[in-house]
Amino acid sequence: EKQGFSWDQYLKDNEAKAAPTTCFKQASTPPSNEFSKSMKLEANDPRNNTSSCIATVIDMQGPRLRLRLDGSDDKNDFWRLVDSGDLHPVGYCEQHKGLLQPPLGFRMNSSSWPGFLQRTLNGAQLAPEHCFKKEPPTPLRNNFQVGQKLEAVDRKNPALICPATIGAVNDDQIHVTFDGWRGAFDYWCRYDSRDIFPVGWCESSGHPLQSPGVKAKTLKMSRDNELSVNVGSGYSGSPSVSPPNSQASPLTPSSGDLSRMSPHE
Ligand code: MLZ
Repeated sequence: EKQGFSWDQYLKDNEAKAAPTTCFKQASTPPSNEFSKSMKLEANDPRNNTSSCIATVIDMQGPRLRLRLDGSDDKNDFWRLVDSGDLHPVGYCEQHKGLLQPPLGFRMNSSSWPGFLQRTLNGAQLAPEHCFKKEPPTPLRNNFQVGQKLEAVDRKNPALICPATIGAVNDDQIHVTFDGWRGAFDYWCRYDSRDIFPVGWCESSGHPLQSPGVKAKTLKMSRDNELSVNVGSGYSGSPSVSPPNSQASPLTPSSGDLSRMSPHE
């Protein structure tokens, strides 16, 4: 009945431990998502962090929002948690003596911004105050240890949250390495990044969790042994099933398409 990847067997098989929840800047209970698609709010422009812009909720997944800045194109969407400190109800910027800015790459002449702003907000559905949850506190220091498991946003495919391992620790930074993906998606981030979550976060928040990729070693062995299907995937043994919304699935033994191991996909 439980589809897809599950951590329990995977942690045992890999003799690995989950990073303690206290390492993360995440709420102990994931916040509830009270937004609806098409609601408008204020967000900082991720490409120009000093400007406050109007954003629209384009999609939602658990407590995460897919946002698009009004006046921008559909190629620069970004994801934020409902308890992100840089989301505010419409009106917040003005109340704090700021001016709402056009997004970087505003598709019209900048002289048309005031009119555009008025039109985009006219009759719009504005996200009410109760949707915005308090940002969780920042852990006092970097408590991560190499080898610990976590769930992390794939920054190249930011709709996806995937099983990962702490590959290295350096001062306030951690190296997030994605299990089974040969390094192409790995990144360094601060220990208090909002893109990393404790093991079990997806399950408890209602967000889909991707399955790990298949280790290069496992794949090569399967080729050498001329086995085409059902080669040990290294975890529970149940076939991995991607959630219906996934834009991408890791290579599964049954796919038989070795090209998908390409680290740049
Ligand atoms: N483009 C790839 C996405 C891989 C996601 C990996 N996440 C760590 C694919 O289509 O498989």
